[in-house]
Amino acid sequence: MAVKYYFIAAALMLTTSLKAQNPIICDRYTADPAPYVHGDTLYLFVDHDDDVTENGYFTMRDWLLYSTVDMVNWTYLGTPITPKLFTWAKQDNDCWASQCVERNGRWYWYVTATIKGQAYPGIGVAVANSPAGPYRDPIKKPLVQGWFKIDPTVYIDDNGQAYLFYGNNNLWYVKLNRGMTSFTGSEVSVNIKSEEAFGPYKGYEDNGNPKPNFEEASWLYKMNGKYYLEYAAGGVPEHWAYSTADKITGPWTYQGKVMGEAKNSFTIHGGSVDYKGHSYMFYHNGALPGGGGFKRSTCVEEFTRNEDGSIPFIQFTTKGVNPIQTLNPYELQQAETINQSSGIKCEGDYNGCYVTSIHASDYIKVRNVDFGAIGAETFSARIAAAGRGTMIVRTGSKTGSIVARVQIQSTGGLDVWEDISVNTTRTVKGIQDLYFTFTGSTTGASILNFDTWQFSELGSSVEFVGNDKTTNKDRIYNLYGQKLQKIDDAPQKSIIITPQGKVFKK
Ligand code: FUB
Repeated sequence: MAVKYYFIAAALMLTTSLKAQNPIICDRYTADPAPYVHGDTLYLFVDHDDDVTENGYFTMRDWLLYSTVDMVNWTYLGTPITPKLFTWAKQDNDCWASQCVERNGRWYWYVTATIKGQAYPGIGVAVANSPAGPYRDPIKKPLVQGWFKIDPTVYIDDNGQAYLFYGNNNLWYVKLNRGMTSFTGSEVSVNIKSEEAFGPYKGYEDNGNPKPNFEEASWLYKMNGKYYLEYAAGGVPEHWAYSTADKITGPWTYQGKVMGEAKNSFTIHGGSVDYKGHSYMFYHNGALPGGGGFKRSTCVEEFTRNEDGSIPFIQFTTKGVNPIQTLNPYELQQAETINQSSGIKCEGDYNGCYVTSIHASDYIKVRNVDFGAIGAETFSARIAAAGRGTMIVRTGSKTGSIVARVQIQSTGGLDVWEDISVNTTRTVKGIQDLYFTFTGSTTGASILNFDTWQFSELGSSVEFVGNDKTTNKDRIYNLYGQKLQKIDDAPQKSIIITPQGKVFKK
């Protein structure tokens, strides 16, 4: 944008430790996280800071989607929208803050973009039948447009009336129609100059006019009959604050600071959400290696609301949040379901995503994988490769003990997919963090593209195990119920587990 809303923050080089869970998305810079809970899944709609910053300013070319069911492993669901969808928008940049909500089975993704041929922004809406798309632009124009009209937040009230709030150094709202792609009446301006509503002034202009505390990034929701408006406050660097109201139209009452200034980023844009009995606060900082004010990264902290519903001050951590469920390695898992990673990139869209740009010394960590009491027997993966290398699956760390080793050979190209399967090199049991590590080329084309993986459980090929009721002794039966007197009688390639837990492998 021609007008810059911010002073430029200096970028610091930081590194993340393997133990750190924040930032939660590691394969690219992400900003302005907008979480949305639907069924069992938490979707995370984010903006995307480019790896290469142009003109020392935000360089943002698309919007991305991730999801989780356990709060520690995040699945890349593609890049559902680029400015190409919006004929009215500048095409190669300025994909700013957004929020997506579901209504009656349709997903409405409100985004900030620059109006084509102008320097000022507008807020458009993309609509799809599923969160990952495909999206379309039903109205082919921005819903609202004008200086400072950025950062949409949407809330559908209990009576079905939906509201769209937005604004930088201003706060406006419109009442959306049921179709969610138009509004009735005129835009209302909220008085952000009220200190009772939005907190103490952050200072005064040279001409003596006060500078309101409210900055941007409003995040609206209702809880126990009260409306909450979280927002970035205090100028730049921003902190996170909130106000509450008994009516969505106000008056708002300032409630205080929720988070301090984000590390290495002069913006903080986020939002809180309740999920599976926990409360989480999302935000961004500049903590990924090479990160900064224009290369931000999404983080999340857990917090507990006070009994009166107020939000406590939340400390930033690198530890992040705890897993709320385990991941089942005996079900097909997407390679792009990742806890932490280095070097790799995720690609794809609603037709399917995969991990690419894999080189020697890159890794993918998947956290809290439950192998159970019996353990794994085989490891299989769907891969495509143009050359040679190795995928080595380990537990505990990048150099931890090896569970499976897959020799990679060309499948005919990086788009020719093949299913491979190997026996595990040892029995892995219990809850483990898995690390996918690689050998092969350190530069150039990806060693492989990696789509899915799965383990089979030791004994899943057992014919039948039983206990001889007459003698109360372990006996082994085959699939057809025939009693086998000796292990030798079991068919080849059987895994035999007695009721006492003894394991025999043929
Ligand atoms: O991501 C671009 C802008 O930075 C957003 O619109 C603001 O909220 C700030 O995070």
